[in-house]
Amino acid sequence: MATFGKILIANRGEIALRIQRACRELGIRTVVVHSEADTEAKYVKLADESVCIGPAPPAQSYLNIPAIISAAEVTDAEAIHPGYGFLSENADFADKVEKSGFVFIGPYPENIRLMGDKVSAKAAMIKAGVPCVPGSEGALPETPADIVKIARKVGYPVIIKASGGGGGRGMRVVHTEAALLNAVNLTRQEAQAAFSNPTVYIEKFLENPRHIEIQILADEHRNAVFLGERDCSMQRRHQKVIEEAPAPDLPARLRDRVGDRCVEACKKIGYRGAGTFEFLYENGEFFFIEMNTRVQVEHPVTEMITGIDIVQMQIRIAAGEKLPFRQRDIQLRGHALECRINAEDPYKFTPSPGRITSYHPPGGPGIRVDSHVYQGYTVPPNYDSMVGKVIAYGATRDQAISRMRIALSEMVVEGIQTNIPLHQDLLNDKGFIKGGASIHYLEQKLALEKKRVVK
Ligand code: MV4
Repeated sequence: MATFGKILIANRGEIALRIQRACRELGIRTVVVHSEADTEAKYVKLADESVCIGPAPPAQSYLNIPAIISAAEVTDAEAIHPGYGFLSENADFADKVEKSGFVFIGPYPENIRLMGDKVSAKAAMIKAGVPCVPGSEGALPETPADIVKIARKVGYPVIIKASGGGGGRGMRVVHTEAALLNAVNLTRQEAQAAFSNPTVYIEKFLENPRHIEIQILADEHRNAVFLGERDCSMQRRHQKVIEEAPAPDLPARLRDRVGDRCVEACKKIGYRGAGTFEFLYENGEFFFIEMNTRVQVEHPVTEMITGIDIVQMQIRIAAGEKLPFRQRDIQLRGHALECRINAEDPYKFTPSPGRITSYHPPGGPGIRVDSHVYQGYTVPPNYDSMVGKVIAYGATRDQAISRMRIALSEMVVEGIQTNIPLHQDLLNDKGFIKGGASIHYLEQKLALEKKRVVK
């Protein structure tokens, strides 16, 4: 079995600990790089080695490519795991890692680049037979008359998206032809400023879809499988709040059909590693929007229903191993939910960093907690507010929900505010319990509750 002796983890927080645990189980030594704000973190002390690579601001530490590569050199690591966020989908970083003689635990740089550009990603998916949202085939032209013609053909409402965007950045919905050209120009300007790329494209705007994503694994020997889907519709301002697997009420044959398309696409583009195909799902149809070329925050719900350790698989794939299973070996069993626990005001959503004075994580059958925090830990103000994830598994969705309710009722986090009360509210919400809510559900619910408070 091909493997590594030592891996450098180029990330922080819960995912740095998660990757460390995968390494430990595989008998691989770990190096954690960290900023000055994370020196005292327990996962830093738990790693076999640690290297401080700069001050708190991400640009000077977790995004500092030369510092990370130097840390790999001085510690003699063989491979680098980027986690999620930070440099995980930076093709230039992946390139530099490999050119410096290390293995990048992730896809090939050219596949990261292909998927980072949303116009080229969509073109590749159309070519590979993955169903996409109808729209401009490729980038929008410059000529106003041509743009108007395309939008008419697609049909209003349309959405203008920046090719360099993704994850909700650089988009604008247009309801009428009168508003079209101005919206295109504004989106182009914003795209140029934010991504140094003014390329935009058009899609039919789907009014009330669900967000369903397909997890895949591919090895460098052109084998690929899909590990079912996740429903991530419960979100606010493009931040997912609760994720689950499988998606409630999704017909198995629809899942299998779209899963097969994703697997074929991976083989076609020569994809390597873990990846996620994001779809909008409306009226029984899947429409591809983007592909993520990293491990995702919500990967544990897939791990719970498949029994497959996705982070270990990323490492084994990067070491050149063949996938140890085929599609027919993959069984989806039971149901899993994940609640993201954020250090924030549960209804105003303002960040709430600070010292955790009391901490009691939940436990019991089917409960998993992925978190790096502990009593006495100080949540630094410099990073994303997520402090951990509670994952509940059950034989059925009802059992998973019930276990999650019990888990959150046991959980104590004091000294900072968290969104646990929001989760508890959602776990008792009729629309959530029913299952299959759209991407707008949570924001609509919160807007209604705000009105009620004002009255
Ligand atoms: C859309 C859409 C409706 N129609 N595309 C937002 C994030 C980015 N990944 C794509 N997004 C959307 N694209 C078409 N053609 C609605 C969204 C969208 C959304 C998608 C997934 C999860 C949450 C969302 C929240 C608002 C809008």
